[in-house]
Amino acid sequence: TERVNPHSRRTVSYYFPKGVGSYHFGERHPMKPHRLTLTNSLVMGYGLDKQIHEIFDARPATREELETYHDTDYIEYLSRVTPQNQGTFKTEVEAHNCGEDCPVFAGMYDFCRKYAGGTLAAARKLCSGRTDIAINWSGGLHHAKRGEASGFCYVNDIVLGILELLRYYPRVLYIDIDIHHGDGVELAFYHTNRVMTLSFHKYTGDFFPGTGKLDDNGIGLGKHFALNVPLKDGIDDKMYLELFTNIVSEVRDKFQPSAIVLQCGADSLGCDRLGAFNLSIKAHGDCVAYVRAFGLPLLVLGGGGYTVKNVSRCWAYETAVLAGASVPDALPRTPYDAFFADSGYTLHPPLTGRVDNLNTPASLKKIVGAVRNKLRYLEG
Ligand code: ZLM
Ligand code: CA
Ligand code: ZN
Repeated sequence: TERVNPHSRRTVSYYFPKGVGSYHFGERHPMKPHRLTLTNSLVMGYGLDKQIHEIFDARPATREELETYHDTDYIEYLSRVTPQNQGTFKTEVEAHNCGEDCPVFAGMYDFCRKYAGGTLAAARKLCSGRTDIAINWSGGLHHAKRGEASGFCYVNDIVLGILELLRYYPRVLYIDIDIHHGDGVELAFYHTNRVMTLSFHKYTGDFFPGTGKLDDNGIGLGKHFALNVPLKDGIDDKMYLELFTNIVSEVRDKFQPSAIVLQCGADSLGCDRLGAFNLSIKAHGDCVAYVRAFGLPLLVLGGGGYTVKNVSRCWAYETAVLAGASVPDALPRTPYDAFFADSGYTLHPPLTGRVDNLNTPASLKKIVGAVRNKLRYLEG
């Protein structure tokens, strides 16, 4: 690997909580923590560990840390319920929304403590000023609520990370490019003007989680500090990048964040098992590069992504982008080679064109116009 531009070098810290890739949500469940192991093996295989300032394990989050956002009774439940005893917790299982999407699986609480611990350590490193960029691909679980699990997410590490950043940074911008609406993060900060939430997502009314329409804006002091970009199936690289750069640059100018949190859900890629967009890995990475170029303290997290071979390609590529390194298209040899035979072991397989693009220049123009109007409230 080679450095692209030594002048754009920023200190990058990478968090990979030990063992986080070895949990199983259950047979046929779309969420596969193994994608984190694949990602890490590509990152190491490309030698990116030599381009990154430091690689960290992270201590698991403590109960007290989780309770800075979550309800005590919910954390108590998460820490006690197991696949074997869940029958005796029937009321709680239902009250906290466990079930098909969020099954009770072996080691579930340890899994939560690990990914949240990674995000907290990353946020603390950013507060210390000893890193410019901190990455935790195991984090980004944006649907979890204060007292309940939702959409494969049990503990909201993003909210915990932002709360940590707010101890030091006056204003935090949250950007979410997962194909699903970042509802849990929006809800947590719906009443505050210190966090601006911006989610790009598929919105049809029945696509999960069903929230995130254009005119949801925030409440009270938080009014005008929640932004939503609802999209239709099949959006392509060109349209997405134009929309993303237009909106994100205006938000940066008007909100003037002191730090940024970027959720990089890879289910917005073409060919995702649950997704319906048409983005290439290159375009997804261009969004990351665009945010990196602002030069602000940056917390980068994972999220969704259900075609695991592409999720790991995407996040390995984005690790290179963040490190300011270039990586060859030929994938390195890893113990997981078999996953990548589909495209002759390359980093950038063709992913686009499987779904018709239902977005039009007119529908996007309407969105940009509406977002611009909302941002006018932030002036003065
Ligand atoms: N049923 N198994 C994105 C979270 C998306 C809610 C419809 C459950 C699935 C899905 C689970 C093996 C992020 C909904 C779905 C079936 C009610 C969703 C278990 C297949 C399976 O085969 C499956 C038995 C499962 C779940 C599909 N669930 C697809 N889409 C969404 C949640 C999370 O990417 O944003 C961040 C990590 N749930 O649509 C139902 C309404 C439950
Ligand atoms: Ca999103
Ligand atoms: Zn998603």
